[in-house]
Amino acid sequence: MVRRHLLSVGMGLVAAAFLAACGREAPPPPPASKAEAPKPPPEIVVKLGSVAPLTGPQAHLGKDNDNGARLAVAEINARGLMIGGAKAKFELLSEDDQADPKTGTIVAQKLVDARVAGVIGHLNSGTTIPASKIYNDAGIPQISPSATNPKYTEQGYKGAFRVMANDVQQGKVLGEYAVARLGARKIAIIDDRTAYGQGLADEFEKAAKASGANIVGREYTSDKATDFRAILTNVKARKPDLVFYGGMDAQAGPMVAQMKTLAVKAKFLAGDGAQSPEFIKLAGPAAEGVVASSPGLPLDKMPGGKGFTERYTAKYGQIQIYAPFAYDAAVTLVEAMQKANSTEPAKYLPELARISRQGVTGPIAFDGKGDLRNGPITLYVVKSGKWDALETVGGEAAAPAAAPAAQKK
Ligand code: ABU
Repeated sequence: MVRRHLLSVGMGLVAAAFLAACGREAPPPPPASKAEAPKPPPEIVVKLGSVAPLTGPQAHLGKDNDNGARLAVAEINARGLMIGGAKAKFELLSEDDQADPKTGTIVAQKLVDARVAGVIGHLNSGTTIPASKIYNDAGIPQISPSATNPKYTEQGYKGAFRVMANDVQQGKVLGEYAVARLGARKIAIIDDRTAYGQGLADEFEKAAKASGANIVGREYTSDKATDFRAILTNVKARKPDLVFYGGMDAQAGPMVAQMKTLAVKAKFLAGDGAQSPEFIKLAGPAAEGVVASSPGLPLDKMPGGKGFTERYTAKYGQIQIYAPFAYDAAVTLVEAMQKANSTEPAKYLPELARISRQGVTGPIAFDGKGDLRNGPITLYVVKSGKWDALETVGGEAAAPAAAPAAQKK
């Protein structure tokens, strides 16, 4: 192109000299920009899947995840990334798995058929684990923003990652906290029989027993139930000083409200699935004093928490739990593509496995299984109708310990 330009300039000069010799003026050369307008780079569309329950009792959490990923994609597209010599336009394909393991595999296959380059999801361990086989068979990398059951990354799938601590870590923190900080000696455990709820309850039970507590009863419900009076009546008869619940906010909220109605005089402790603004709404005044853990730092302590909160809430409203993690999952996938200069899963997967970056939620790097390295876990208490951070265990920015507020009965 440069040679052609020089040639045309040269020919112009020869013509001008010839015309000057003839006593005539040469016409002005055409403007260079019109003659040599650079071609725009080619564009490629890169599809990413986002999967969560977008309907049903966990829809508020599913939309939170989906919006986190959607914000990341909008911001990445606004930056206009070049990958492999082409302008990459990212498109988010959102699927609703209804928190149902079978639906999870159906929508996973749908995303594979749509040839997505990566998946942000699923939200629940119960859907993430069966879906991960489908993505693995298709060679598609997957980052769950929120599935915490350890089995997800224990299957040996090279493309399975998560951006938060798992439930072996969370269960241990909760079990030890129940005994050492909440003074629990007689504990009743309830779980929702999902991969998450049951798995976390099992890990909690091990840690609480190891710390010296007695488990005085274990009851079961489901992730669709709303009436817990029968199992709470059984729990009450065992006179526990603490009830641990493994499950989500849609059940934990009404359960705590019903404990108050039935005068169950026990503290209530739960994991991340209950640590949402929605829980407080559902539990009402009975939420006061409830303690729950959640992997990650408190939002206002996350390195990018303030900016993320402003940008997210301006577009989508209140953050529930996992939106910043879904945002980080999406950005991490794309950053691995940039490093590999390719959106092909087989080419960018090695970059994803060895990525080391600062996310909104904190440092993101994976261990050999695909778990987040050194993921922190924070404990919170409901105080004056809001979740208040108590202390953070692990991670790079562990906060100092603080005593929890007394629980209301
Ligand atoms: N981590 C709690 C909610 C998601 C799940 O693991 O099922």
